[in-house]
Amino acid sequence: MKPAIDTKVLQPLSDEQLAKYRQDGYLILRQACSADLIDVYNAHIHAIRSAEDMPQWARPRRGQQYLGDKERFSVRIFHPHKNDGFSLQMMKLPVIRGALRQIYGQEALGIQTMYFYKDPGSPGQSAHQDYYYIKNEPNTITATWMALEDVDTENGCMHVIPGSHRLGLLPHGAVRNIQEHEANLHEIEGVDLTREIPVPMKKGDVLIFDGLLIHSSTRNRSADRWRRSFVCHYIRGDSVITDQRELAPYSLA
Ligand SMILES: O=C(O)CCC(=O)C(=O)O
Repeated sequence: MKPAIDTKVLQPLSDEQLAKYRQDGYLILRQACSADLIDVYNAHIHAIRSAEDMPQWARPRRGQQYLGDKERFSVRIFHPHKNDGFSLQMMKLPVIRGALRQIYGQEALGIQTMYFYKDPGSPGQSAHQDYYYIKNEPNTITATWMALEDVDTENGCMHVIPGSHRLGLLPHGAVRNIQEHEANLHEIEGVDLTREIPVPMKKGDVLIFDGLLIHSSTRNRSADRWRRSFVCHYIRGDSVITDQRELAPYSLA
């Protein structure tokens, strides 16, 4: 007898979700990853970031500048999938591969991962469009943002402007509020940011959003709650990265 195929994993999105995604530029895949898997992944990354002899690829850095010990749990790890098989498998989660295939109408390629540490007091990221940072042709960049714990406005959840992916690429300039946001990045200009809405999520939920959607995150204002997340970027199988040589495409198979 043939094993049953779990179509929910291979095709997790309903027609309504897909239509809403096209309209709003984002959707939330509820409970896409189990709490058990997230606990093991968080422990794995924590062990790497806590180690005396932390490998170079995991060391906290801002641009090309490596940072000191006190940034171990506040600054993201760039591209863990390139050196860490666990992170690579997290980028390839079948449910995410399936959702992207529904969005694109063909297979996606993984191009970037980031594990965000954001301990209490850590700043957020100012409003931006991911396509500003990752040029690809034709533009199909899509992000997934997995909540590695419950997130809300207290511990610095994501904010989005629904429908803003239809505005095209907008200018970005200096970050305006460096108390709230990381200073070394860029912030979108000429947009009414009071239109941003918070996106509270439960551990295991995944926010999928268009690379032109305007989004940001806020400072972690909690006294003792962490805000970790795993962020991946993908392109459609027929797109190519045109300006970032660090971003080699990975098959999700
Ligand atoms: O997780 C965050 O705080 C911000 C993530 C984000 O905006 C991004 O990766 O583009």
